[in-house]
Amino acid sequence: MPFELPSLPYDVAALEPYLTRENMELHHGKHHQAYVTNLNKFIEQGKVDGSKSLEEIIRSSDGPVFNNAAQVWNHSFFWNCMKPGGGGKPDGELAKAIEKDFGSFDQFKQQFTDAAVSQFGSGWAWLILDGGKLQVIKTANADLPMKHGQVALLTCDVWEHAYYPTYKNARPKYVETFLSNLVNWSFVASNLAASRKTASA
Ligand code: MN3
Repeated sequence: MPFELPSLPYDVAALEPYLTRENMELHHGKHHQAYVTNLNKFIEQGKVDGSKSLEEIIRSSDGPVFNNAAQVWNHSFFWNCMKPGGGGKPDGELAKAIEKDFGSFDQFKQQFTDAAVSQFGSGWAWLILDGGKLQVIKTANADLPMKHGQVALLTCDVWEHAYYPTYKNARPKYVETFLSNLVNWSFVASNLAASRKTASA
């Protein structure tokens, strides 16, 4: 069963003006699609077992198979990390956890921004859960928390293809806009709730 490109959870132009339709068409329709196509090619060629789940492939592979499988997962997760009318601040348990582990929401924001802006070249900034504690990390290329036994709660794609059509080289402006206007905090909160349920099961 080949993998398929998931639909965006909103219209391709729904994040305008913060991410333009052109930006999203390119990112979802070309880049994300290419990772799906490449992964399916590796399955056809027998380089990876297509009966495995995407998570199983990510955990057990390296090299080009890992890179493409991880990028399929990263992008599907990333689309859900944004929504039209997003941004602002989280509330409830997530807000409490951020205050507990970062000191304040502003300190979280600063750490996340630093991670996203300072990632040299292509990669991702993440809010993760590691051993029950929230942390900000950055990863290079396709690397992701799952590969390190951590749970992803939020990510921002800082590959140039993610923001260049809208922001050109201004990565800091893109990251600021991502946090202020795009983050889907209810998705992040649901990831935290789900991971705690798993941990206590
Ligand atoms: Mn991308």
